[in-house]
Amino acid sequence: MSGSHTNHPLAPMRHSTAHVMAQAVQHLFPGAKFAFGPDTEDGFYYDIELPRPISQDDLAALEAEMRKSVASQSQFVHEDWPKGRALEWFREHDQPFKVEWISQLPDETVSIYRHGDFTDLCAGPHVSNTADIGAFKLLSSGGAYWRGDEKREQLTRIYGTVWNNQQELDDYLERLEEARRRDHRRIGKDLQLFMFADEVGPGMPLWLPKGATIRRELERYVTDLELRQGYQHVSTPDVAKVDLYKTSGHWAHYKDAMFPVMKAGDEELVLRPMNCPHHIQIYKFTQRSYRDLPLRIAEFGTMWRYEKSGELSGLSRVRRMDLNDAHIFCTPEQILDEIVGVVQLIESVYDVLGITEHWYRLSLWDPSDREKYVDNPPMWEMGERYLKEAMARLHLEYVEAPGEAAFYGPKIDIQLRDPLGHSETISTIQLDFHLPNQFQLEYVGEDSKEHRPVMIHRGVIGTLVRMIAFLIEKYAGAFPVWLSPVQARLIPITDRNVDYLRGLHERLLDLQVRSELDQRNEKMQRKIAEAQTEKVPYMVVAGGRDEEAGTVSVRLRSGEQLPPMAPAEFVNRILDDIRNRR
Ligand code: TSB
Ligand code: ZN
Repeated sequence: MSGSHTNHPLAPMRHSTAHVMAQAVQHLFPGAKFAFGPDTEDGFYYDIELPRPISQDDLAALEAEMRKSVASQSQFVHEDWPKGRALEWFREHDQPFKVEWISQLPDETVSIYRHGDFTDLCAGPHVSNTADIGAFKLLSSGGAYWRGDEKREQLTRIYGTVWNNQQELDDYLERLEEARRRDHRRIGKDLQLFMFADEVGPGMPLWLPKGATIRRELERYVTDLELRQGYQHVSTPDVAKVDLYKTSGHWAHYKDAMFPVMKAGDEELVLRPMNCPHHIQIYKFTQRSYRDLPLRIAEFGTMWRYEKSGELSGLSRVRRMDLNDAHIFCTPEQILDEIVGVVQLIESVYDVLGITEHWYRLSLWDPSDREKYVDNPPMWEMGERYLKEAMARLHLEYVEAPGEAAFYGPKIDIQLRDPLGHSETISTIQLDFHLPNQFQLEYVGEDSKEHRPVMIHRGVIGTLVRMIAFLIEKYAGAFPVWLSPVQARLIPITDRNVDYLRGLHERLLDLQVRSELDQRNEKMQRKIAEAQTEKVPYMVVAGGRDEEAGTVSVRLRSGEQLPPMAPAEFVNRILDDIRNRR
């Protein structure tokens, strides 16, 4: 049931350490029932049903017990057992999760790994001996459900990490600390950007005024850019009749990620998991001719996905999201130019956002997965050829990832790295011959005959949630001026200087600069300190001397103090930052 999950070079050692941890749990928590223990992107975990809750002290005790196992130099031994014997063994040892898993395996033999007094169902591979395990640490524990299913047993997930040596472990722990400082969930709370409410439900963020400002700025920026590039923005409802998704194929291939159907009178409605079928309806509004193509229909479209609760994570993975979506309807001859255009659009937006360390992933289907993917091999091969040709034309390197395609077609995904170096998909370009068929789309060609268009699905900044989560961590909350919720905080040194700054404040507001005049009865130092913690890019301070000289004293959030300048000069400076998105 377990076995190496990543293809990281350290995967066998990580996974072996998970076994050693499970052995320690078996010693210190008699009666523990083991579920699932894979390696992860930088360590491992094991889901276990424990006889009692676990504390930080327990983690230290487990580590000590694990050291004994390493010192004992136990061999990892691989054996294939007949299914019946395995079932009997795990039943005798009171391991119901293993028993359940084995019973569902199709094979007649099951792979077993043993070391010391610990035996596990496992596909391996492992290091050969516990002595081969490097420097490790148990990091934390949390809750999880058996098979990720909220209706099943609640388990304890114990996380750990392991590296070749102490230096590597220390470096990793330092990166982890930095990632915690930048964690968007924490910064989002400290800077009052967004919240979640139990009463609303998991995975459904509520934007506070400051977060809503960032969202609005991004949306405006990208919408204006797209309008300039020939996209047409529409607005469509985030529900539809369930039949729409039966036609599209979502119902057959994507149902697990959809909210359940709502029955209202005679209608069966469902929250949409994607915007494509709605945009297809807009395509069909009128007869289209080759002269209308490429037709680029765009929307910040609201989507709902019933992500498993264990997979929800702050703003990065939610259940209700707005995607910077567009569907390009075009002829086969236009595919390459359109893809090239989208990649250029993405690169130009990344430039503005200061995103540099991204990489391209060619996400392909998995021919053996008939449930997830439309069964049409020639279609997949054709899609793949187009995408590879586009990448060649762009001179871009990419990594192929089988099993990562959309159900309707292959994708070019643009992967961004978070502070721990993990990558996630933000932007995506997807080539689709399937939905045009399902909906019988047509255009009248130059030959006056009907032809079938192709669809390109694309997101430039992806979902606002995931992009903003990424940006919060990238900037550690110190957004560039154009995205900052408060762009200038005006701070009078005494009450007598309030009126002097009010003129500047009003002027800034008129120019749509997000200025705040801090008139509170507090010390100036305190006001500056607060603006600094709030990561306000400009603090504009003025006292009697500034008033006499007709200047203001401008301070940056880095602590840098600019030479005194006239208020008009400050206005120019901040407008320049905003307009050029510096
Ligand atoms: C691009 N139909 C296409 C669209 O036209 C589509 O929906 N593609 S998608 O399924 O890949 O989703 C687009 C992007 O949304 C992903 O690349 C990812 O960045 C983002 N996304 C997907 N699921 C979530 C989620 N649960 N929370 C936040 N963002 C998500
Ligand atoms: Zn789509």
